[in-house]
Amino acid sequence: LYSLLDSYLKNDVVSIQESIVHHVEFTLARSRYKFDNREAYFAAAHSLRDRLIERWNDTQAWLKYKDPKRVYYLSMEFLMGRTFLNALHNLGVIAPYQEALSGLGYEMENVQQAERDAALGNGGLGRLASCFLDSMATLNLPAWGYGIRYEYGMFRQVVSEGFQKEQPDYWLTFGYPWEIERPHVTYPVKFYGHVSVHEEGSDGRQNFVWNAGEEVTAVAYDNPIPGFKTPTCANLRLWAAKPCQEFDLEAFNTGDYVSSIIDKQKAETITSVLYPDDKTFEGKELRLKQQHFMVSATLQDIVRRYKEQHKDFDAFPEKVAMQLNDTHPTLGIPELMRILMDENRLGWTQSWDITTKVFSFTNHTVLPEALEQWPVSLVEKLLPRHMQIIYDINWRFLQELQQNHGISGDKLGNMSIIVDTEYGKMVRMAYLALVASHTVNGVAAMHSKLIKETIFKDFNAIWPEKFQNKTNGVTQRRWLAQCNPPLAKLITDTLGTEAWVTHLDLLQGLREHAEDEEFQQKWAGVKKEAKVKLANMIKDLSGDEVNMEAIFDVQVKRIHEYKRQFMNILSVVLRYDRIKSMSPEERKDVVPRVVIIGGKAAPGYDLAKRIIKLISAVSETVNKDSEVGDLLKVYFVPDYNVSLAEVIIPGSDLNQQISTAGTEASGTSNMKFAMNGSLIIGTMDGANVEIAEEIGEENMFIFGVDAKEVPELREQREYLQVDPQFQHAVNMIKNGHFGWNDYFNPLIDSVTGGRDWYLLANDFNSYLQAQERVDSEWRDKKVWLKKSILSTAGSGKFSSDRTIHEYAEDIWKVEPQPPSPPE
Ligand code: 26V
Repeated sequence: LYSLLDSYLKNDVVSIQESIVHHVEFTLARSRYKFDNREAYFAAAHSLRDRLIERWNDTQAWLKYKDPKRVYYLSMEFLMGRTFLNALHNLGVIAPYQEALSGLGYEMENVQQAERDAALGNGGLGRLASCFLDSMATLNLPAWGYGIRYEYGMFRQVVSEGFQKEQPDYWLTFGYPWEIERPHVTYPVKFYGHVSVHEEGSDGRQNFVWNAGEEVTAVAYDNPIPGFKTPTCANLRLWAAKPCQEFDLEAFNTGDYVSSIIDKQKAETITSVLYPDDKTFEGKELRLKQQHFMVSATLQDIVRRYKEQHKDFDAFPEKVAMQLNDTHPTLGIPELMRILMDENRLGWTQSWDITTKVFSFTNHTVLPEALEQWPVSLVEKLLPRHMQIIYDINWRFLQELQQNHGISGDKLGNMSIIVDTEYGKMVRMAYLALVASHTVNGVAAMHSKLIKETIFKDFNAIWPEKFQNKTNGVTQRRWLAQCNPPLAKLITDTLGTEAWVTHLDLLQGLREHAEDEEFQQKWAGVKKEAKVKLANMIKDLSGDEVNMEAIFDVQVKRIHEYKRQFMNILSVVLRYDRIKSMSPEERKDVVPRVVIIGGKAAPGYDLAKRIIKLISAVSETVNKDSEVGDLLKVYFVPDYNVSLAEVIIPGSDLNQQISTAGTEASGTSNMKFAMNGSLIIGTMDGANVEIAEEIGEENMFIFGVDAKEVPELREQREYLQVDPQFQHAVNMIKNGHFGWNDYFNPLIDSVTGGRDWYLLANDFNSYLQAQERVDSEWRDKKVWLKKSILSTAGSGKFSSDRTIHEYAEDIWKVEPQPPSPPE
């Protein structure tokens, strides 16, 4: 059964070539003598997939045999990006595959480029879930991810004449070689209908029966997640909706056969498309359907797996932990209660005891507009039984507040899961998640503190022990080893070990070389290589050859007011104006910059779309100004995604993490940039605070007010003196210097006249000063290189391995289960 040590598939070059050619002929049904890069990619992917499946089978058999406590990561988003290079690296077979492909006449680089990103996520939250899977597999944890197999991922952003256009991302066109369809792993998922009550048995127990009005089938697709040089292969199980067979037989007997088929097809729309809005909560029925679909299929699957090996539910909390990635999967709570009570005949007390022992919940934002609140009327219509259960949970919770905590009146109302608003009664999903979870965590020290003081203050007062911090991390496999091989090699050579790939703290060992000139030269060489790649990307996109001596200054992230891309571009406007007003002699002292900005705006986020247009307008004016020449260039990179990040991050010298203090829960690109030796210009927000602790404030460009000053400054906004340089930059835009002036009015209005919720004007001067420091330190190459080295050296804490280790120990109580062959 366990082929772990003695794999059936061999990884010598010839065996790999045989398997690739085999797949060209028999999987793709193409001629083995003639196939293009894409076919080479698919064939090589299938060859690798075979090797992944072998490990997957062994791991899952091992776990079934050991039956340890398992953890399930429930998320509506997984932003996986490409898989090919990651799988090669984690399996330790890059070299033989490279050789095998090259022997067949294909270049690895071209083959890799043929893969499309799996972009089943919006941004930070979805990418975090993917980094976590990599770490869970690498740490040999008995872990699975659960989510949705959207047919359309994150939209493709096209920028035409500076305006964002959204195009559908039908990423499955040529098939997805990494997934394993499980046609037999299916569950019915019900919606609508009504609940009937039956009195049953001598104890008079009420028996609730949900007669659903609609039923769809969830089909499992498994995505193997290999650990780095570990035998473990974890699983990401994604659900697709299919029409169900049996339900609704009468519909087919009404005579309109064709209409009935078409009706059934509607089931599939549930998993059609990822919602691309990560800003404001919108109570869309289809989104609620997606959430219930995901958690219902997942919980049925988890309960089935448990029941295969256990006769009752007593051991359930010792065998199952479930992490809710934000409130999006919170309906899993009433769904588990329903399964236990209505389908397995457990009483309320026992069901609640089990439920509260298995769930834990992560909050990812304090911005009130993103917090989910579903109308009671909608939940009642779509999930009538769940709504009853939520009411029951709330009733018992409010009883407890009164009886055990002496809470009454307004305070009681403030803590209620159900709240009456001007739009009717709403379910506050974060409160439901909090009440039913044994632990709630924030994603950086500062954010975890903030949630206790703001959105969850009343809950912290009664349950302080529920609150934890788990500072985010990223996987150094993808974000250093795979995306920056020259730097990885230099690190390995310098430390004399590759162990940092699983023990990132070892990067500390680079500190002692930070001032070594020879090492600095090597470091500079490696950075140059990465900059060339980024420069080539810019060349492809604009036709421009950028100045390699310039600071490559990058801000890449979703476009949001709180992330302040507008402030960045205002400072670019000032820089441009300053260069214009200089004499040729003075211009000789200007430090050249290439400003690179990328990110998607939610399709309905008007101001964010105007910010993109503004960046494009400034870019157009600046880049064609011959007086400015090489001293300043501005590029908006369209369709920023995981694969582009893998080029942009290593190639940057400077990165911008400039959110208003107290708004960015953590940030994770800051960690990726630091690992790759890019210096941070940023505020004391989110994980920047901890990054400063690790790499030293003196090695970053910190500016702006502290989070604790923000509430009062907001109060005083109307009366504050506006910084004259801020006003000047705003005026240039207003006066049409970059064209399109009326179009930018709403943007300008949002930061002037006493508005400016995100305090751009207030932080502007401090930001400009930080930018001055950037320029002056760039002039001294040794100083800059030292800081760059110290950035990487200090980033050890920000491995998702560390984060996942903490979750496993402090929240999930799960242990590594490295598969091993039988005695
Ligand atoms: C919010 C919403 C709200 C309405 C419906 C759809 C939807 C989808 C996604 C989101 C996500 C908002 C929260 C989020 O992405 N937070 C980010 O999480 C990162 C990982 O913890 C963190 O680094 C970022 O600072 C934080 O903004």
